[in-house]
Amino acid sequence: MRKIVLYTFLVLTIASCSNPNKTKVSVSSTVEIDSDDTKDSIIFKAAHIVPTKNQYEALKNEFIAFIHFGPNTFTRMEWGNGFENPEIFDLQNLDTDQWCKAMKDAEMKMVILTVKHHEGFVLWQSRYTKHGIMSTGFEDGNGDILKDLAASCEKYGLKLGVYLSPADLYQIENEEGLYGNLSEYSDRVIPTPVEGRPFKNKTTFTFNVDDYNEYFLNQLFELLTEYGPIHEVWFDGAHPKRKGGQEYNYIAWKELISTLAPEAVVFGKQDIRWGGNEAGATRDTEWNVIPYSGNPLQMNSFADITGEDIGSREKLYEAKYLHYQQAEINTSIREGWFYRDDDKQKVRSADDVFDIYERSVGGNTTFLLNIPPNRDGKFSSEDVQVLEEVGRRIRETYGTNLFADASGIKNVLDANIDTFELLDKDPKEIIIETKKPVTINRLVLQEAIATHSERVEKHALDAWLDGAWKEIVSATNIGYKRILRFPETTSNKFRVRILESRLAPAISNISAHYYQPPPPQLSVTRSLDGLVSIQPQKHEFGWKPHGEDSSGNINSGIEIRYTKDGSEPTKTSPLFEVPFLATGLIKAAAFSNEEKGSTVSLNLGILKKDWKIVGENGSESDHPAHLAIDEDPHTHWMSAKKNVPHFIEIDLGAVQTLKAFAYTPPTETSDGMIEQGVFKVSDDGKTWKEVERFEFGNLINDPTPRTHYFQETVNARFVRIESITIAGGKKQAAIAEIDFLSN
Ligand code: FUL
Repeated sequence: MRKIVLYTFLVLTIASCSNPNKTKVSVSSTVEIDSDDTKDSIIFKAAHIVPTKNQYEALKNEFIAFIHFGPNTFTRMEWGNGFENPEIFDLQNLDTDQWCKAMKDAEMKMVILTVKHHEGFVLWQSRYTKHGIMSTGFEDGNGDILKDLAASCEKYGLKLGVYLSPADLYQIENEEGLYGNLSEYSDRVIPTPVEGRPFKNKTTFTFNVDDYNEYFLNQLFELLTEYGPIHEVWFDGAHPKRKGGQEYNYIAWKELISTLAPEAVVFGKQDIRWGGNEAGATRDTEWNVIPYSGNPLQMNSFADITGEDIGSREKLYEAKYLHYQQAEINTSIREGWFYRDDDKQKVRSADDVFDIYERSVGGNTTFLLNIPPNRDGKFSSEDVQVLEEVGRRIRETYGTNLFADASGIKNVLDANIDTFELLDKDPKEIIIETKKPVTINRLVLQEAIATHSERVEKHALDAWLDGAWKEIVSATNIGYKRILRFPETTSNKFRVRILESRLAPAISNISAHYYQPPPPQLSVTRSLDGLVSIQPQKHEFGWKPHGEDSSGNINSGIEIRYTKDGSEPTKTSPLFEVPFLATGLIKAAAFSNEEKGSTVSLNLGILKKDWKIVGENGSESDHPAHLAIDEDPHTHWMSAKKNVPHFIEIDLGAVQTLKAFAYTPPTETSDGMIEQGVFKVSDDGKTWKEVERFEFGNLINDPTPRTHYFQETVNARFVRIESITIAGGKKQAAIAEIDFLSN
């Protein structure tokens, strides 16, 4: 028999129907590939990789919350710098019950709080630093945000997780700072005793570490022993700055976490990987059994996995190890991770959030949505409304199973994911008949991954229509959960066909649903001539009020209405019929009878028709400077490869009044993101005067448009944007679009 080296979190042993050796095979979350493994035996091994118990529980959470809160909430920055005076965290009120109620209403199951973001400020009463909540006026320095949140979580039945940033700018920048201080490695006892503040938990550890790792382990010890059970520990891979060759002794962190928080999964390490973007984008095929070139259970650092194909058979053939590692799809409900303001910072619509929910939860991943509290210690009302609406849609759509009384295979229709049907004979299909015809546009499928791994590679849904089977939709893998979305279909007989799989798949659940789509979301665009158009957003799933796809056809039952004065569009607002000239704030919504779709708002900058590029320090030939002002965010200027400063100079055609400028970074490349820069103006295009410096954090992971408001209105005809630093230390500057706002 082939030797199968298993790293057992041994879950159970099953007899595999397709095992070429007809032996019993142990399932495990990690397995080594042997030198004599063949393609077939690699796939056989892959088909027995299952999540650990903690990973499986984490998948079942499905929809979870992120809370970014800290000094950035008050400075309105995306990334702090470590030099912040703690007093700027001027929190007067805190309402963690309000957060938890809103999350609960949204059907979320866990919340992860940034107890320390990159600037190093701590939100709990740590014994090991004064750089945090203890040095603010909040509750006279005695407040503890994690403690309040833990109590609210208990009250509302939510699990709790912590985000502890390994990058720590306070410890980097401060003279006494521990990060990268080149201290020696020696045996250190964790927790380090602190006089007058004993721990109730008497566990101790001895690790051979340096000062910063000791500090980090001490903080983990506090977080994991003094706030109730912690279910996820989130390690961000981002590094605004590094120092002293600092390394992280993750193997020690892991031992501490698994001892003190045995139910926790670890993000950014062996348990959970980043989905690869911060925009809520999902892969069409998200495999959680993935190849590794080293043993992930012994690895200290994990690289980001961002490619499109990460777990196809071809990828698995290259593996040295196969490992179960699920993805989290993370994004923020607001532009940016931290709260800035209620009027300028956009909030995602319920349509967007629900769409990401269906793609991520229904795409074999977990959806981690950030809701940043405001400076009053609450979620803003717009965010709360979106959460409530998303929760309502989840309950209305997925709370009713239209196959509830259907006949077919009991184990897949019994709404119990612990029972399953092993499809080990051909044809691999499941037929479901309902008592009466049902109209559906969503199908949920699940595999019994805890015992039989993820095996389905391709599947299709058919409906019995006019006396024959008709294919309605097809997709690739299933794994923990796949939500199929398709035009509404009415029948009393459906068939799921498994078209390709790794061994015999075990299907644990199939349920059918109907989603009542609201009027479509809109998008506002403007041509270089200044003509504004408003149209339904192009979606794979357009608005299908009567079964037909009417997206793009504004005469088929919807009305688009808009305002130019900042007010909410109503049924009596002007009707959009033909493109019109406009600058400033446009708000628009689609109406269908009495129903209103979500409002889109866009602050259109001053017209670019008469703008000219009058200076630059060189461009790549296929990315000339005029692409920065062509009203097309999909094209960009890329400067020549030189050191900073890079610059671009624009003649606005006439003196203009400028309140802010918006920088759209390119999305096709992560090169050239202008992190820090300076804005200059001139009367003649020759002599330049500095107006203000600007700074945008986290551009590489989150390349969304950023707006810099000037402290005072600027009047200018010639403007110059000059780079100071480029994200990731790159050598070029890039601009997809520059806009100037005059209101
Ligand atoms: C990123 C960070 O740099 C952002 O600030 C945010 O915390 C996000 C979740 O991860 O890498």
